[in-house]
Amino acid sequence: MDRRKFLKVSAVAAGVAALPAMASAQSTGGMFDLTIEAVDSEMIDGVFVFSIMFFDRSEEGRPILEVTEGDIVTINVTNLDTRPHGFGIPGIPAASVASIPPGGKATVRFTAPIAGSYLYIDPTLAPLNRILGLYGAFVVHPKLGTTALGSPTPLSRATHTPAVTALFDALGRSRRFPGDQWVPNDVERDKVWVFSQVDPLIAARVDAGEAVPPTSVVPSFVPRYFMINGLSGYDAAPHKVDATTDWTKGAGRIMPHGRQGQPTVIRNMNAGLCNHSPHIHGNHVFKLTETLPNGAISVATSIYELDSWPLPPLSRQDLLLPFEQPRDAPVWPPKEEPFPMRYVMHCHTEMSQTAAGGNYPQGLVTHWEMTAPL
Ligand SMILES: [Cu+2]
Repeated sequence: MDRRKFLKVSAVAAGVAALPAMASAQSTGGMFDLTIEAVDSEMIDGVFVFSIMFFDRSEEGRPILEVTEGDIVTINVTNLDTRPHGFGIPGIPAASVASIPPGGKATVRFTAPIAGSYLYIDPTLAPLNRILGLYGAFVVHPKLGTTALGSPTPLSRATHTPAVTALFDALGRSRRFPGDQWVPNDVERDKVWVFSQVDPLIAARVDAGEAVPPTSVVPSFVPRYFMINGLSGYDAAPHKVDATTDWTKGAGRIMPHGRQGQPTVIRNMNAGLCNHSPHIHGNHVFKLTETLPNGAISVATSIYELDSWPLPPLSRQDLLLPFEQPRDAPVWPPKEEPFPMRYVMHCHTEMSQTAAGGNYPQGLVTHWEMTAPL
């Protein structure tokens, strides 16, 4: 379902915009036009919460910016809010603007760094503006991502470790991972999970014009909605998949979907304040990257198979979901369970599990599905 966002303050404030959450904006020239706008954003329970978000008027919803390593990237940011804002990408120091006044414009121009997953945010009044909704994914694809054996990877060859090379060389070439290698430039094999949380009370105070002190945010933060790409609970996966499913945006960019032997990269990023603990069923994931304290990307020198992985605020971690035969399936292909086989991913952090009661009505949850055996 597409949640609605009503623009509060902007050049088109008289109109009502119905925008789905998070679309993908892939620009060959690395040129993006973002606006910063205040909106009332509809939560999964129908409640509207004041938010401030980045939009791309040429796309729908909060954009995922995708570029290739070495691209000259230009991001124009127009502040259509009534408050000053800034722009930054932790790990890319050149991509930052300290302050953009209300109604003002700024441009950042930089060379896309090594491949990996980054977050663009408003770093001002940290963490306040970020938790009001000013964040998005910035994905850098490699210029040369293949291993020496020619196996595609989502990471620049110059940063490959022996462990990463061995894993991607094993896909489709080994007894454990029969099927395909990883496929680059295919949104069905490349998922984005940007985690965030919404505290409606802090949002309402900002909306009422109160100058909420940034230092008061962490001690008073009570998140009620836990989101992936701006969607929570039932909304965070497409529930009817067919030829018309759009895998480039909304829930389609979240839910891993494929047959056995179609390994999929999942880019995990935490734009919020909560320490998330995502946990997945069916397969383990392989952690490819970590984030250093200065925001730079660290490629794993040992690759661990994980069932759950801590994701602190502002951490970005790229994972590989192998789409291998689930280890708990004693008979393969299964004779009694029908395809697609669906497996949940949910956050083990207690307040996400229990927001508005059990079964994750407002929690951080999605699932992945295996449509067929090899
Ligand atoms: Cu579980």
